[in-house]
Amino acid sequence: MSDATVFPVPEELAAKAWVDEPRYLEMYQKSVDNPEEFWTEHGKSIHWFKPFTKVKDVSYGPGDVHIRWYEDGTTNVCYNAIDRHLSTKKDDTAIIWEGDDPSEHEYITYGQLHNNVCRFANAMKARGVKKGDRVTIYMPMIPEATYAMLACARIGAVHSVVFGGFSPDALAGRILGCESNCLITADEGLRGGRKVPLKANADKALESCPNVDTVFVVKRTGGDITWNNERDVWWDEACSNADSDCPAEEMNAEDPLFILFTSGSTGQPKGVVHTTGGYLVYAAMTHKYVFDYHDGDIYWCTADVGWITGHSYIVYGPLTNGATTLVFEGVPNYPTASRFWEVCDKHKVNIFYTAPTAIRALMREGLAPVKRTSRSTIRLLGTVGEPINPEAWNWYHEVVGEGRCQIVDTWWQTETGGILITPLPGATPLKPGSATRPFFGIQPLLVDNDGKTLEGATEGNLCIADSWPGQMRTLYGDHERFIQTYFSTYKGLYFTGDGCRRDEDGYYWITGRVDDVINVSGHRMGTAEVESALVAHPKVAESAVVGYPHDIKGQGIYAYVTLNAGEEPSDDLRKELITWVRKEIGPIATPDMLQWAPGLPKTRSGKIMRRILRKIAENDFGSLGDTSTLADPSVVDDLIDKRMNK
Ligand code: 6R9
Repeated sequence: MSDATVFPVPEELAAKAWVDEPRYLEMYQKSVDNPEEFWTEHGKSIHWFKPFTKVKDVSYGPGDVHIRWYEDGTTNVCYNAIDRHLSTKKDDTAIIWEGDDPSEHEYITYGQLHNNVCRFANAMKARGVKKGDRVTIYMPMIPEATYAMLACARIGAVHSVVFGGFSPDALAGRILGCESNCLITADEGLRGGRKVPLKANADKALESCPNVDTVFVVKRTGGDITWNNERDVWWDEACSNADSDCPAEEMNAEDPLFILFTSGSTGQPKGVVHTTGGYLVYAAMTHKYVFDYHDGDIYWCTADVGWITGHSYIVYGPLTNGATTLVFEGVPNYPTASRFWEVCDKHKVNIFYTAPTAIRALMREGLAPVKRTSRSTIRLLGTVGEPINPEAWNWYHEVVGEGRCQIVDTWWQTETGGILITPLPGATPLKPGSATRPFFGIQPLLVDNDGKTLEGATEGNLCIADSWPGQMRTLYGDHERFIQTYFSTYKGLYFTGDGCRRDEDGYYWITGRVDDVINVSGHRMGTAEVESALVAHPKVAESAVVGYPHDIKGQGIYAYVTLNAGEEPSDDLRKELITWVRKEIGPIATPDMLQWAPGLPKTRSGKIMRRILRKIAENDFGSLGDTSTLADPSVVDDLIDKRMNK
């Protein structure tokens, strides 16, 4: 598929959408020529207790890096997501919950949402949780997960949602990493018909987190769990004893709203901090324009609230716009590969947003599971999380959308808070595989490795000049690492960690990470995290982990392992190590390939040459590049010789 394939915007769509192409170009120009004016206007789209008078105060260094938006305004995210709609939408559906089992679903109106959130907010207060406290949420995709987030926002507590697929160790690290003293979980989760022992995992994690004094537990399955009377509280009991009146705390625009841990290229996961006012303005605005959301639309984002996509585009963006947002507990292929489309038909979904990995997995199941559903209500299809290959894009467009639906391939990151590069449905001619053009206010730049800005059609490291309201503000407890990671490589720019190509039409094509982060099924994994899990095993001396192309997952995890002297490689040990990593981090970190490496290719200064390991993992032995700086070039031949599944 060449760049030449362009899908124009259907005229009737352009006429109905919030913006058509001329309007996009005009608004975009204004947003970069006069950001203060542009963001003043759009900042007013949310409710403020005390209106802001300052719009933007940003410095990307050198030296001090600070990012502040609407800094003298006060607001409350939960008030914007719920209370503001009560006069007109009290009986409208805010959340459609679809259970793992197709027989279970629930409709929650804005009125009910308000009641549920207020009660739980009071239940937290009764246990001493207050403004500024960090609360960890480790839950399945049930309505209570969204209530918990919104209740934190209501009382000014800072939530840190940890994906329910993470292990006890990973959970403990994240609880300690943001010093939280309250945990919200469920007895068990339910995914694809299988139970996930959340409370048991939490109990294990809490053995190393003595400061957690309250654990709220939602009863989801009724499975057997152990109980600590001092510490554990049933969600239902706590809420039934709580008042339904809970005024929303007046928060400063720059008060933290949440922390979300994400993998970096080195060391432990980073606690990305997002604040209140700017984040909300940006999440709501992107949700409105990117999905061309109109009142009454049924909107479904299939992400998990454990990821940024769930925060911005299941909870905060849609609810702030008064949308009906679908929360799905299950997985794409349970009970069958028709599930996504059956849910679309059942709940008359108009806007559907998922990840390329899910599309590729469903594509493999053939046409029948799609064709036996109607999908006639779907108007718009979105993707996020990783580059979408043109084959998957075309299948999504032709088979799922029957050529009728625009596709929005949205590029963004945990750090960016909301979508930065994306088509707008009524405004952007599409090219399969390209995230197309920048959203309002976003100025992408491509720079070479020396930091020189590249012009025209070219390829380079993707940076963003200037700020936008949804940008992260710091890393929790480590502002220095924040500056180092994002603002030191290229002076005066935010560095995304992605490589990117720009074509002659100014369209952006993300090529993937240029750092040591791998993208497995749209989930970020630091190679350093997998390596440290491996070397924690008593038989492992050293390991190096790289990504390699994987048909379904986008990238798979390829681990090279050097055993301690005296240890013998065996298939049993390979299995043991793979299970070990799964247990240490969680199923998403499971190595797909594990190769024994008697030695790793290192420079004379002892630095592992990952470039070479990547090539071997990719089965690309012809272009290993310069190996002259290797301390012992023979290790490379040995690794090639024993390349798995060569
Ligand atoms: C929202 C989210 C961020 C990384 C990002 C990039 C990759 C996300 C993409 C995409 C190509 C897209 N990524 N969307 N690559 N096209 N449409 O995924 O956040 O989990 O922090 O991951 O994902 O590499 O840098 P996060």
